[in-house]
Amino acid sequence: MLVNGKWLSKWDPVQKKDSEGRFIRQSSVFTQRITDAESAVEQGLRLYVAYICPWATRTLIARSLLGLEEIIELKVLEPQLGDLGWKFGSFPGATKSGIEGVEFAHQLYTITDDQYTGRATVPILWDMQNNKIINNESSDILHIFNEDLRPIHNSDIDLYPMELQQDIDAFNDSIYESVNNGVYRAGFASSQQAYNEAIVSLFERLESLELHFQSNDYAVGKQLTQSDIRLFVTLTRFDVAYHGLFKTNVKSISEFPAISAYLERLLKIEAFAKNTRIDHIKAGYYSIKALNPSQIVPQGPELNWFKYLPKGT
Ligand SMILES: N[C@@H](CCC(=O)N[C@@H](CS)C(=O)NCC(=O)O)C(=O)O
Repeated sequence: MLVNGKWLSKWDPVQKKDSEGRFIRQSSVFTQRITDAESAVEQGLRLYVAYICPWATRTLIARSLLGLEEIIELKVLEPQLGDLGWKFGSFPGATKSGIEGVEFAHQLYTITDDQYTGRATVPILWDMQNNKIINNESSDILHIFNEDLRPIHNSDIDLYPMELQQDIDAFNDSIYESVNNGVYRAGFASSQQAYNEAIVSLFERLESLELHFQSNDYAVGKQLTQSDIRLFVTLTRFDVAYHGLFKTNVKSISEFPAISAYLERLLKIEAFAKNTRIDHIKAGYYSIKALNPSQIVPQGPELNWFKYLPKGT
């Protein structure tokens, strides 16, 4: 992480914890919204992501669904978190930064604020003209793409329709601590008690989602919304990485028939399938030295739904 604009060499991917060993996630610092869509697009918008990252993948899926691929440039970091954090490079599917001399994500933070203190996380929405971060919080970037850039894309898809907003917010809250962040709370717990707490709320919520999807096609209402994106990115990583590395092994997602059917429904939509890179997910999670010192990447699992993904990923 960065402290007053300097990269700390003793860097720990396991974030803060409380006195009981519970994982605490840092809040994002850059939270600007876009008020003038046309001039923002004219100035140039770029999205920095890593395909391993569920939060970044939220924004990737929204970018594809809303027809923003031609409008928002994409740059991709390598999946492994090294001693210098996220790096641009040559892993298949990764890219260069697009900025002379920038090889690591943390440099984007210090270009924006040379005194920045905090973690250098992805996703990052970047202002290409002024060379600075607009926003580094995926929940905000979902709103920026869907609502703030609506004058540009005019998409038929509305991921946050007025009449469902309260239900979407409630659903999102109901899966954030237990599921989206719940897997990290289990994986990065540093006490048995903290792990147990995380596992109980994770699997209680998954059991209730299983019931929900027995009679509902979508997370909220009868249409695709941002809640589906938020749930999807955790579900696709679950059996591939969390089940082993984060010890979320009470059950796998493939043992929840209704959730699995829901996952397959979403994977039939191109924007969901094309932004799911199993190679990045496996290489990335299993590179977390604090949890997997040997950094060995497992062979399996071979899952039924991989057939929906583009070949070679
Ligand atoms: N609240 C942020 C979280 C982003 C986040 O934690 N990203 C992780 C990757 S999945 C990251 O960049 N971690 C690097 C670090 O913590 O130093 C969001 O939703 O955008």
